[in-house]
Amino acid sequence: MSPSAETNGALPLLVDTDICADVDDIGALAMVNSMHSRGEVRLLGVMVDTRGNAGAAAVDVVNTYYGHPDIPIGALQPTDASKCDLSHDYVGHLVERFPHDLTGGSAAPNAIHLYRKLLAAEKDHSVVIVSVGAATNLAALLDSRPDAASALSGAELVSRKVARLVLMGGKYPYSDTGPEFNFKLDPAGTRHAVDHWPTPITFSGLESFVKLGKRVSTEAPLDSPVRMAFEIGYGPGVNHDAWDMLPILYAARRGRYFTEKNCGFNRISDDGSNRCTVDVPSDAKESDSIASRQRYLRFSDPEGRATATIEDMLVTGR
Ligand SMILES: [Ca+2]
Repeated sequence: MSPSAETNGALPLLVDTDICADVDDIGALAMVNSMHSRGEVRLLGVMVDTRGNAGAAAVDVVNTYYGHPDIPIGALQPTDASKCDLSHDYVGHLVERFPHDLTGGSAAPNAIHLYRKLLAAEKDHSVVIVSVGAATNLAALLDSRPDAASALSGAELVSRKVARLVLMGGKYPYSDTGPEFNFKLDPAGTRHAVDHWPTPITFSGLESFVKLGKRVSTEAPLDSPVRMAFEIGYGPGVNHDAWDMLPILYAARRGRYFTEKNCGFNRISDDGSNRCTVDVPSDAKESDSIASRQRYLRFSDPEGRATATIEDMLVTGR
C-alpha cells in the first residue's frame, strides 16, 4: 500500500509555473499530483509566474481533478486580462469545462507571501522548488522582507528552508541559438535569481526534453483535463517535444535517467542567453561557493523508459 502524502519522507515540493504558455506545464502539474497521491512527494503549493488571471484557475482544475482541491496556489500580482497564446489556448477551455473553486489569480494569494508562509512551516533545508517558467517570483522572493510568516529576509529564508532549486531554463553548457524561452521571459529576474540563489541549483535545459502527447490524447480518460489540454496544445494523437516534466522527474527521483554536470557559474546575458563556465567571474560576490553549486542535467532515455514513466502518470489520471 502506498504511504499517505502526510508520511514523513515524502519530498516537500513547490512548483513555479508559467502556465498559459506551453502545455507541458499541465504535464508537470499532473505528474506532481500523481506523485503526491502516491506519497512520493508532498506538493506544498503551486506558484504562477505569468500574469494572465485564468492561469491560477487552470492550476486548480488540475489539482482538483487529482483530488487535491486545497493545495495552495499563489499568483504573480497584479494579474491582468492577458490571454494565452492562441496556439495553446487550453487554459480557457479547462477553466470553462472542469470543476475548480479558485476563480483566478486575482483571488489567489500573492505568490511571494505564499512562498514565505509555506517555506517558514517546513523543516530546515528540506524543500525542493521546481521552476518550469519565468524566474520572476524567485527573484522577488529573494528580495522579500520579513513579514508575519517569518522574521527572516527572503534570501535568509530560502537559505534556511530550501534544499535545492531545479530550474528549467537556458541551454547547456551554453545557449548557441539565442536565449531559451523561460530565461527570455524575464532576463533580469533570471540573472538576479541565478546570481543570488543561496542553495544548489540544478538546471534542466532546452536540450533535455521528451517527445510525447499521443498516448495522453488517446488513452487518458475522456473526462481528464490533462487529455483535453494536450489535445488542444499538441493536437489529438500528436507527439511533441516537452520539457517541463523532466525537472519534476529529476527532483523526485534524481539518478537513473540523469547525470549532473558542473556548470561553474551560469552567466545570464541581458537578452536571457546563458553560458556555463567553470571560471568564476571576477565581479561575482561569494562566487566560489555559488559556482560550485550550479549544475546542469544530461538526460538519457534508454528504450524510452523515462518517457513511458511520464506518460503512464499522465494517462492514468487519478
Ligand atoms: Ca513552462
